[in-house]
Amino acid sequence: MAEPPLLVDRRAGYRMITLNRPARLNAFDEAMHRALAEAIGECETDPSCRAVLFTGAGRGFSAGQDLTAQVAQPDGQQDVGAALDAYYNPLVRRLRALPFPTVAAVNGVAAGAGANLALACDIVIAARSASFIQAFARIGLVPDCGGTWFLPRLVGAARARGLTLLAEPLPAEKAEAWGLIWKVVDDAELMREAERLCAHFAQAPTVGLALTKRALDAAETNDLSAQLDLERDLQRQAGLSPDFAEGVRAFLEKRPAVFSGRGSR
Ligand code: LHQ
Repeated sequence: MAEPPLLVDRRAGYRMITLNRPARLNAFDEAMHRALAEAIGECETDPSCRAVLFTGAGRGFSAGQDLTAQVAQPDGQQDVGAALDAYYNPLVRRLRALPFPTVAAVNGVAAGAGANLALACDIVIAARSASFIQAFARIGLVPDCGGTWFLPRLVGAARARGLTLLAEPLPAEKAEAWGLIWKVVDDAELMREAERLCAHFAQAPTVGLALTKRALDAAETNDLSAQLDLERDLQRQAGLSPDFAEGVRAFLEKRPAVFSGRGSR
């Protein structure tokens, strides 16, 4: 029987989703997209899911679009934008809207859409041997999956231009030093660290974290005054969550808080 393109592991309080086409460095084909959309849908509707961990099987994280599935027409005419509309753009929008943290454990090379899908996650940790490549310029394409939006915000205009126009690999340690990712760990530590983070999120005040994500996303376009108003509104919501009451109670009782993650998120 053929290997499934995605492995989904239900852990206590979170899901681990492994891109699973290692012979092609986990490049995306339609079957993988469909499986991923379904897996994310299950996370969205399962109130016990309070974080998602993405990683890749084998030696790569993901090499982006499967180029063997993208054979150009002889006249060069093909609508690559249609693939973005059908799969990648809805995926990025959904990832960003998830009401709990997403963690990418980048175990090896992350190229093209594979790199930018990792950057769409809330926390990106990478193995020391991993690298990030904005491979698009190598094949005459434009960075997609939000790359042109994420990169300047994460690393600044000059580095965003260098990364996208030159398409050179950025080693994980440099990615950390540039602020592209949260942190680098030794290869042997990667999954342990990713699991530790997700186990932490599985017991965190999820409603407050979801609202924090919304505030940070909105800050990309708001002016300070609008952002202050938004913080007030979101704080009002967070203040009504059972986890806020528990957090304060636990503080006053000098004990660790036990957060349920419940509430509208
Ligand atoms: C692959 C791929 C791959 C198929 C490695 N496809 N087989 C969106 C919408 C629609 C259309 C177009 O694109 C997009 C967005 C995008 O993602 S565009 C960017 C697509 N990705 C790339 O251009 C990266 C292509 N891959 C590479 O440049 C290299 O493989 C990297 C630098 C990632 C890794 O190099 P190596 O470590 O030397 O590995 P390798 O090249 O030997 O790859 C291992 C195998 O994986 C190999 O197969 P083989 O049968 O020869 O062992 C590759 O053909 C296969 N593979 N990427 N995207």
